[in-house]
Amino acid sequence: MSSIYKSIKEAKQKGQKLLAVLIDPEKTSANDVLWLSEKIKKAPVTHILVGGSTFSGHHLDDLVVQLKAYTQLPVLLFPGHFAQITASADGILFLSLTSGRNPDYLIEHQIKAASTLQKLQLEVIPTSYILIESGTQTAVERVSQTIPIDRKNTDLAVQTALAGQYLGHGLIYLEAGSGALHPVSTDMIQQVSQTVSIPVIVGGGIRSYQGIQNAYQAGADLVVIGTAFEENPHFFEAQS
Ligand code: 1GP
Repeated sequence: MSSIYKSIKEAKQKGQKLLAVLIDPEKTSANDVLWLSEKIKKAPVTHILVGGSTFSGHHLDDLVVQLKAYTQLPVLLFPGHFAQITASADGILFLSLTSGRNPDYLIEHQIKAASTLQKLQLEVIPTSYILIESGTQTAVERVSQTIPIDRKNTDLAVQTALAGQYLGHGLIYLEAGSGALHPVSTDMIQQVSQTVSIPVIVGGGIRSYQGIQNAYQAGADLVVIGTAFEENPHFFEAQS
């Protein structure tokens, strides 16, 4: 078993909850990393995700190198596109958008990324990426041109997650989408996490300490915070 994934599994087994901050390279320059890292280091953040639905710039490598240097935290790529790969990260969430029926996001981007990944030392973590409707059209929905799962259709979310586990995925990511109006419901998190045995990531629209705790209590193993930290760099201080 690989190292970052192994540590996520071990944390799950011990009931230790994990917290990731999502850095969108489209909104963050390498110059921001020093002060952002100071904020991140004071927070109970365990992982950094880097990626975005629409990013196509050239500073991904620089950003990741500096985030790793300043925070010493594991940096995982969270790509919106097959070209969002850099050797300097520790690993990559190798996403398949299994809630959707667009072959580009189910397998095409993955095929295009495969030979690049073969040459690199990145830890590749196969991940079922499950988009849940959240009250507004999010960038993932717009860019992937897929229909999210209805937020009340817990059965479909559970079946999709289970199929991902049977396909051999190592993680389930329940995603309401960045800036979601409503996060994934605690009922859905609970049903999914009680059904699958692999770790469950939950993100999208979580904007408070209570929101993080609600997700953990429902069974999330790792919570992702993006917009709340982007909009308020003091977010984590305000929560402690
Ligand atoms: C988006 O799950 C992440 O992919 C985080 O969402 O920006 O709403 O925190 P937010």
